[in-house]
Amino acid sequence: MARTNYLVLLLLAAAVLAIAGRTGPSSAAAQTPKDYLNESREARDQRMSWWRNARFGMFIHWGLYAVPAGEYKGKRSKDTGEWIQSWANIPREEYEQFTTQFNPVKFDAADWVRAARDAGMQYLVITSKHHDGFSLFDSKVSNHDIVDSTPFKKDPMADLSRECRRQGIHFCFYYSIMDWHHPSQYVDAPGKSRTAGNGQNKILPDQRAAYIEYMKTQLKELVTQYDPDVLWFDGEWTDWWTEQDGKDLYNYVRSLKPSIIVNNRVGKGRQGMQGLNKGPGYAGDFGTPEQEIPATGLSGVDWESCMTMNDTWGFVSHDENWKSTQTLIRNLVDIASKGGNYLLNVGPTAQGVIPEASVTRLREIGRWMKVNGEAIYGTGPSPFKSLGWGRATQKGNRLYLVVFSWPDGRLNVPPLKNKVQRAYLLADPGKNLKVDQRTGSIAIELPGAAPDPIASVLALELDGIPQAR
Ligand code: FHN
Repeated sequence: MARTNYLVLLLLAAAVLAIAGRTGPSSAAAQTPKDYLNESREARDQRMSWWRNARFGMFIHWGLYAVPAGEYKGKRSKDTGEWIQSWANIPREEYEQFTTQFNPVKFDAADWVRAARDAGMQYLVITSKHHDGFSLFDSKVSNHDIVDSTPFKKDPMADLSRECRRQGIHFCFYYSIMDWHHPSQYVDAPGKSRTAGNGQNKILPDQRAAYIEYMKTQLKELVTQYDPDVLWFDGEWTDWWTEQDGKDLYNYVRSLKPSIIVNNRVGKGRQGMQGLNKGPGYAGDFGTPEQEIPATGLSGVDWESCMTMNDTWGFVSHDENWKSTQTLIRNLVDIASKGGNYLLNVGPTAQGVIPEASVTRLREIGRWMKVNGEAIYGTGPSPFKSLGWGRATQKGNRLYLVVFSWPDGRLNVPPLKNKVQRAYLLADPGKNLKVDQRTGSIAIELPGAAPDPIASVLALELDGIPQAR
């Protein structure tokens, strides 16, 4: 009897499983990820809107490389600080020693976020893991992270993401695809240790799939535990990473958080090291020119120029080659006048402090943005090909003229199809300026002294959307 019952039970169980298999999520649907690359123009515009309005963000390169800070065994590097494991040819085990010295006791998330916010920055992108493979967050799939392997033992990314939300800044992560610490990867270059860093590293073919799974697990940790609004990929140029890999990773990350924005370095969308955009068809939501401003911007695509304040991304104690605040503000204006975003970098020390030279510049930029930020936020590119005295941006019926070289008496503006209804300085909005438009071109009478020695902004209210003649 028992045997018959047993057989009946078995048959019943098999039937139930078969039905569940048919009526549950079909295995095909469950395994085919949604293709987010083909979203509608409206959906994409909606997703990108905060980022396009933001125009200005802080990049933060912070990690173990801040410990040597550009010097190793008495030798000073001319290379960027976060590449020390490569230029000093440091084997993995030796590089790991830096974890014992990485104890950022002076780290204060509120200070960092306030420095960004007060500079007028609307988002902050921080290195969750750079090429050296060290995770600046508490990762369950790696002990090579700040909680498990340093005296600090806390998770600064939890504080930073919370602080960004509290202060109204978009929190974003940088993540390197190339990973010099992961056992799947190695260096095969003359004179280089197999486990040092290197621009072109290799991957063990039988471990490539496992490494991609490792990345996806870490990315799931990053997205679900810290809720970033942008994932800024990098280290994608290696020959073992393909555009298809990028497309898959793009879809994976978007499946975790559909509203997230992803840069074009998730795949092969950048041109060489400059990050210029190869344009549509490549995975990623924006182009990433690096240390440069494309002469005429990148037309028809979203793009962001990322740049350092001195010559290094990661902290280097002897790099004092700081750009002036004038250069930084004029870069911001130039980029906005071409329709791009400016991601300006700081490299904090191993103690968790943003260098004073950076803080000073951020404060001075903030003073300028307080008066003139409306000529940057949410603006579109200049209607003019070029302007000898400065740049222009536009927003609705308003044209912003950003004057670098203050003229004597009158500002000559190229002709517009529009009628100028009012002109005034953002520094003195109550005072209308005299405008002469009789000859087609536009002459605006200016006060003797420029309100700002770096860049003074005039706002022109027009009878419609700005149109150059
Ligand atoms: O190799 C990195 C470099 O260290 C830095 O992170 C820059 C920032 O955009 N990205 C790579 C070089 O293109």
